[in-house]
Amino acid sequence: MLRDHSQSGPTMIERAKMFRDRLSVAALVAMTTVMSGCDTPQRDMLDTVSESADKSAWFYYMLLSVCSVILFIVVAWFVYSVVVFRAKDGVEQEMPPQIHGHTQMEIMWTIIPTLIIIGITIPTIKAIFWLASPWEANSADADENNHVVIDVMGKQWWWEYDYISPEDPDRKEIMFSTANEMHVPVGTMVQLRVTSADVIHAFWVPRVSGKRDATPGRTYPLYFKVNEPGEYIGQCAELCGASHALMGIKLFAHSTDPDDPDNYDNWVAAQQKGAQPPTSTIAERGKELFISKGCTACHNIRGDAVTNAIHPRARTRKTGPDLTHVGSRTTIGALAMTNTRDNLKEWILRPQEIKQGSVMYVYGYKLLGIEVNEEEAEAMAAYLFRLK
Ligand code: HEC
Ligand SMILES: [Cu+2]
Repeated sequence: MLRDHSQSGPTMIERAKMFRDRLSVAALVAMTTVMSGCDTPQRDMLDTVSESADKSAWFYYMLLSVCSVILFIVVAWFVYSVVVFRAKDGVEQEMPPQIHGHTQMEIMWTIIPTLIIIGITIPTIKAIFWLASPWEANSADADENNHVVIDVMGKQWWWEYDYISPEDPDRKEIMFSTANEMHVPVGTMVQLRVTSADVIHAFWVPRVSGKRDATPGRTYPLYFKVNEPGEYIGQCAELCGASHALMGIKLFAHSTDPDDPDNYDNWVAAQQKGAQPPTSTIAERGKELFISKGCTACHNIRGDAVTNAIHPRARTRKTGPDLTHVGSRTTIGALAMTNTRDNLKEWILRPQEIKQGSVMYVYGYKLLGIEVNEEEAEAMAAYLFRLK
């Protein structure tokens, strides 16, 4: 509607009301922001669970303290000057002495900031070297071969993880491939080799380590050793396109206790197995549809003759996540949804509505002309959900 300029604008009272409404909206937004923070304590970078995250947190507190002291001094000085040298009633104003080119003061305000910056730079450089080769700094991890290696590839908009065989001295052989939910053992050095398939992403699990850019054509390492078993939430930290916000990470740190059924070795053993064959008629139909619809163009399911991926390497030719054990994930679509049978059906039916610009929709459903109806989606969800 166009505003009629011949009439006067809103009255004072109306304006006051508008202001009040805006203020309450702002307060509500601020409150929900703060409270949503309470909801996800797994993301707090100051609540550290690894030595490398400790380092980042230490820098946060150190810089905060140094800057707070500077701010305090500057503000106190400012307030003092305003109060003491203010214009006083009945006192004739005269121009104070003008100082220019005061050598002593100039030396002072060059030397003090230089010392502060040197003081901050020395621990920063030390930490950079430490983070780049933690075994040199950490005698306990001196054995470079005794660590878990995972190749991480950022893709629009999800993460692919290739677990590297500890038996291969060259650290190239892939044991299996999975997506978005990363599992690692506690108390063991983990080396991620981070790269990207398309644009620049950044791998970040705040409680565990700093960020590492995922850059196409380059591979950069990221090291960490998680101290406490648990689930830690992360997020792609580099704007990477329409669904960047839905590019989540979940990191599970498992115990290494052989008596614990949920230990890391058991998880690895389960992932290495091939897919379970369907056990019901609906799942059987789901498997047939999965093959006949052409889902196999982008997804591998190892074992059970779904795709001809005899070797996990074959997955490198695939665009989408390996689904051999998709039922064992707690979330789908890089944390876009919790993993339930209904949500799997929803995802298969309309990936585009859940994730704007989803490659599955744009290059699959649209380009390859894949069409899926309710009943078919239901059958495929039944099949996939049982792939534990
Ligand atoms: C053009 C390639 C392509 C085709 C064809 C394709 N998908 Fe996908 N699919 C993807 C990509 C890419 C993702 C990751 C999406 C994301 O998280 O952003 C995905 C994700 C999924 C997921 C969630 C997996 C996870 O771990 O989050 C399921 C389930 C899935 N697809 C099932 C299917 C089914 C069933 C079909 C056949 C009807 C199919 N896909 C066809 C590319 C494809
Ligand atoms: Cu990203």
